[in-house]
Amino acid sequence: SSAAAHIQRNPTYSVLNSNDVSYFKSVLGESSVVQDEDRVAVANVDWMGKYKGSSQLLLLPKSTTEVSKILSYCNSRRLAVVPQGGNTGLVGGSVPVHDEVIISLGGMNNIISFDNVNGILTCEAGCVLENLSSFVENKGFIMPLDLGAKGSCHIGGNISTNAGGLRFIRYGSLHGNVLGLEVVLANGTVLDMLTTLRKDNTGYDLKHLFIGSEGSLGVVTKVAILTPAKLPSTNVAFLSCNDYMSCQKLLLAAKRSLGEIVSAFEFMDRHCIDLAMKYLEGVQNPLPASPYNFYVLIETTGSDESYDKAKLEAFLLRSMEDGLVADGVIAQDISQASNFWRIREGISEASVKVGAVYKYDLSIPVEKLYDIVEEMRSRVGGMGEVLGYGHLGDGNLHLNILSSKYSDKILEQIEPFVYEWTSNQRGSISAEHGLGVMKAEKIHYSKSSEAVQLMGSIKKLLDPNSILNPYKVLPQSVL
Ligand code: FAD
Ligand code: 2HG
Ligand code: ZN
Repeated sequence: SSAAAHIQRNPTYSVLNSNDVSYFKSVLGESSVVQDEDRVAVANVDWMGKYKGSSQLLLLPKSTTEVSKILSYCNSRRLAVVPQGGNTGLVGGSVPVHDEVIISLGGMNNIISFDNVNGILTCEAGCVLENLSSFVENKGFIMPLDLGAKGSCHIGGNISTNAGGLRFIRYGSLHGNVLGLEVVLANGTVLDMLTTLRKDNTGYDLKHLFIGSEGSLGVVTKVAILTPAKLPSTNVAFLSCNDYMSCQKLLLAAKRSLGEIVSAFEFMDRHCIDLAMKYLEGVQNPLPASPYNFYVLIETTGSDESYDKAKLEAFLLRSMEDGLVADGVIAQDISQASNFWRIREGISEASVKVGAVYKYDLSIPVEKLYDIVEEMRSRVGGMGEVLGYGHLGDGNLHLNILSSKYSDKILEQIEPFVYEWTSNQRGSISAEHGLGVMKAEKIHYSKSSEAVQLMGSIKKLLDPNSILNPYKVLPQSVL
């Protein structure tokens, strides 16, 4: 069963019929209207296998015009839809809750243009992030974001979730890096905001409404994104710390003495390393001599190979002398560096192999960030294993609770405690994964009722029939 099985279907939505299917075939062509049970089944289930819908129809538009025709029809027929990118989302946002029509952007994967002087990429929303990375790297640029799901996630999905990821500490949010968007609204209107300007203060900056709104306000069809120059020297260090306080101090020390070249600062506790070693094929523990409580991955990216390396080595030496770092190693070649990254990026993948996983993605002040992991460990006791890891440099904790199967008894120990605790710290209950269906009813832990009311008004203005990604993002009470 689905983790969203308790949600009632909204009876005001129509039920798909054969006329609908005929209409879609007339617009998209036979092969882009998928009713094959096996193919639809794949699109009904999320990456964790935790959220499952019962849609009968998967649509594969190839152009903005086709997306517009689909939405305009669904809006007039009151057929609910769910936009789907790479289906790697972790909050059940990318799959139907009931019988919503799935609109996959996978067929819209063309690169439109690349501005070599300013490093601006314009492409369709269904481009896979890793393909875009390779494309811009060949031209001497990099994507401003990187994440473990890069091989499957789409840029449109990244924008719709406002994905953070591993380069956020250096290049910041997609709210800064996305320069323009083309979006199709619920009634089929094509909203052209596809500028490539760095500066443009003409009226309200509407594109920001669609960055992070998880397909609830429109379907993103095209994207213009700023890509930073690729710098020649990258170094990666894998370090261990005996306690969390040392990780914190190490972060501050890295900001002070590695400053402008830091491009990632990630942390993992001992349980993450154990899990990675158990479930990820071909990875090696870079610091096998002894088990440590915490591990930190620091990446630097800069323009001077010998200077950057010397700087990182001196930093490592000093941190060991000061007792912040227990042990550490700097990658000597690309394969060692990718092994370090594989461990960090592979934790998610390893976490779903145990059976059941409860994932929380929290923004918490760094001083308090590990307290919740320890409290959770004592609450859950022998019922599950608790992992703490994440983007320490951004104050973003990933709290994962693993168990052999889903059970109400574990969930009662976790929720609402985790949300209340985070709210009391004025943290965020979703730092980067969004709310999806998992946390639509939990938004008040991080947002005031006035803010949520206004979000409801915006939703009603843009999608009056509420056909776009129902049951997600906002609580039913404001719709
Ligand atoms: P999907 O999962 O298909 O969709 C996500 C949401 O966006 C859904 O609500 C969907 O309806 C909507 N959507 C998708 N495409 C469109 C569109 N074109 N228009 C409108 N709405 C759309 N997230 C991070 O922030 N940082 C990480 O480091 C990170 N690492 C991850 C690692 C792994 C291994 C996995 C599995 C996930 C990770 N994630 C991370 C979660 C993250 O949200 C996604 O990986 C990614 O941003 C989603 O892209 P997608 O194309 O798969 O979108
Ligand atoms: C990461 O940083 C992702 O690895 C996924 O955001 C986190 O699976 C998770 O909980
Ligand atoms: Zn993350």
